[in-house]
Amino acid sequence: MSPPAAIFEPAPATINTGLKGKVVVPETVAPEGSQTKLLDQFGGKWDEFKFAPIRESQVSRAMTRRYFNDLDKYAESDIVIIGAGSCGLSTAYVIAKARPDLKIAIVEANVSPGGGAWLGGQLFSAMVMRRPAEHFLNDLGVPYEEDAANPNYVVVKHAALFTSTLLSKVLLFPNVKLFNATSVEDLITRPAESGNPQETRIAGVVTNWTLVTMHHDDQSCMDPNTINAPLVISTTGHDGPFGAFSAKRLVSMQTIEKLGGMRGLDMNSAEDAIVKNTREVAKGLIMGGMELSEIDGFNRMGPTFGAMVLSGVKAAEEALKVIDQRKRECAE
Ligand code: AHZ
Repeated sequence: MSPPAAIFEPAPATINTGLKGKVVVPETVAPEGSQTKLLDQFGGKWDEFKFAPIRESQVSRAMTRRYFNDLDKYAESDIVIIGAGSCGLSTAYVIAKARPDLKIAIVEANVSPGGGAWLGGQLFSAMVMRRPAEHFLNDLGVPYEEDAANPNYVVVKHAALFTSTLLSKVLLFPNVKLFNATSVEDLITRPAESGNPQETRIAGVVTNWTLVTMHHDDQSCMDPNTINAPLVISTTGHDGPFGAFSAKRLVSMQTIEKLGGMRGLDMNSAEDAIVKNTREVAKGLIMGGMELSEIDGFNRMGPTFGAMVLSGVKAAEEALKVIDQRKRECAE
């Protein structure tokens, strides 16, 4: 069977940014017969070529005005997703597509979003996804290869094709803002009436530039910023320099007793366990992706990514339940 052709939804002609002006979305696919449009436009005319003039401050203002407008707009978000790896981006994609009314902030510590999904195992290019994760690829419009001899998995020719498509779709949603190069340093919490730390509610995130986060030990106090949200989704991956952030913080603030600790590699048990156990691990905090393996003591799966995208789908489903429940409670 041949792989499905990539399907791209028509992008809206204009997106409301809350700032003056409109966003022009150019054609993404060149219409038939115009493959040389750019060459026709520029080719052979480099002698008279010149950029439109600009003053440096216009560039500064074009960036800072938008960024500070976003900081203002997303200071109260409906959902904050911590980590823009394969699970965080999949979660954002499903929620933003289903609910354009929700404001979703994604906070990613790295300059480059995508986490561990730019390559397959041992830095090889191809990305393997076990069925039924191909449904996610179909929805996204990412082509894949099927192998008649091995019908249980599909292969995307380059992990970067998957990640760049997912990232570009997420960034096009008008209700999503990605704050990259920004770390979540702490969680905002509200005490339970019972005083029981296990019932502490998460009410948002505490952020800082990642470069600042990395230098708290050798610079004087550099206080953070905050984003309030009734729901936080943590997808910070397994333990590492930045990984398993919320899992570790839940232990240090005594909301959970201890970490289960990620176990050795077992693809079969690991992928099912991660998807099935994607859930609200503390009030107001859903956890998905490999971070869960640290809380629950699941195996790792290594270079197969179906669990990350379907954990994103489950996290999205759980998120919409929590958000709608909170709305009902607030209305009562
Ligand atoms: O930079 C991190 C990465 O992009 C980001 N992150 C971690 N801590 C953060 C913090 N604030 C903001 N405090 C933070 N961002 O979270 C992202 C996690 O992406 P990931 O690809 O590591 O996790 P995932 O759960 O989406 O996918 C994991 C895929 C697997 S499985 C596996 C194995 O079995 O060995 N290894 C990987 C990478």
